[in-house]
Amino acid sequence: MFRTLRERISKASDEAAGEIERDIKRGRKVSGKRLDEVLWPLEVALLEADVALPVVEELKAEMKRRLGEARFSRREDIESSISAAFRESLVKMLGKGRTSLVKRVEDGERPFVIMFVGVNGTGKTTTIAKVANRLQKRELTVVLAAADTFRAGAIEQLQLHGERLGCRVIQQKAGSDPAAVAYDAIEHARARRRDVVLIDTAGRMQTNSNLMDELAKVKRIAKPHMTIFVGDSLAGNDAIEQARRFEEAIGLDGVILCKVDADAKGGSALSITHTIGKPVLYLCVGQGYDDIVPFQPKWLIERILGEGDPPEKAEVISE
Ligand SMILES: Nc1nc2c(ncn2[C@@H]2O[C@H](COP(=O)(O)OP(=O)(O)OP(=O)(O)O)[C@@H](O)[C@H]2O)c(=O)[nH]1
Ligand SMILES: [Mg+2]
Repeated sequence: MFRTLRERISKASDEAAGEIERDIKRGRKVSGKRLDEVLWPLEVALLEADVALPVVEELKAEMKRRLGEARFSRREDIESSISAAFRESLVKMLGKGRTSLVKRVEDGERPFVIMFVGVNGTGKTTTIAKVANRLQKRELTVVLAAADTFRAGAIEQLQLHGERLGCRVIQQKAGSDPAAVAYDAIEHARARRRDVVLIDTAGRMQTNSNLMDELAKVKRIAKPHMTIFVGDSLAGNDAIEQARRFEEAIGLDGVILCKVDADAKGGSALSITHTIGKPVLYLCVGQGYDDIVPFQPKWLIERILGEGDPPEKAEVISE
């Protein structure tokens, strides 16, 4: 077993050394086949980190483009070049549409409305409480909309968070129209000059078109400034399919990945961003209000290279 990915790449390039050194001595570019061999450990590490196969292939193609253009004077240069090319390729992929939620809110209209969607149990309601707490720390006032009128206990769950955080929860009785709850919450925020409305919605399978239509109705009525998909990092490739369906059915502006503390591989962050072209805004790393971290490409890169520590808590990393 090799400890870090770099050691594994180094071993692979040792094995291909004769051929590579011949290429270098003749002043040639290193052949695509040799690069394939040297990149193999990286490919395995990406798959082990739950990065989807088509994304791995595109990343590899991008790296081969970068490395294939280079002429190396020593074999050792290849290892450091791979590491650098990998970082650059990944940052390029993860950088698509990067945005800070807090900044969007601070610069946006009042009330700024954010709707949270996703399948059952991914962490939507808990994430809303974490985001509310984060916004409150920036002196923003928050109203929560209990638009999950479907699941028993969902209203009470949000109400409890509201009490702990000291923010108003707008609700109606169980079974009522979620779009009407969202509308009420926005009207309340407007009348009381509150800064932000966070809309909780009922979890639903991406394959249930009736429920997706209901969500589209909430969106039509509430006209949120942002719609955020909350995904479970443990769902692996399924989280990618979910994000794609939600993007198609209602449109998304960003992603929050939960339960990264339990998974910690985080490759689905890369796959989702690549698939729907929307940024990952935060990673959630536990059940406490501060267990939410702005997503930094650097964290995932180090994770895959086998050098990363767990993400730090909210106070440490600013947006
Ligand atoms: N370890 C860990 N647990 C989490 C995280 N986020 C949420 N949870 C837990 O996951 C469970 C489901 O969270 P909820 O916030 O209720 O999920 P939801 O998407 O609102 O669920 P539904 O309303 O049923 O669709 C709860 O027990 C949370 O405490 C996280 O980042 N890490
Ligand atoms: Mg919920």
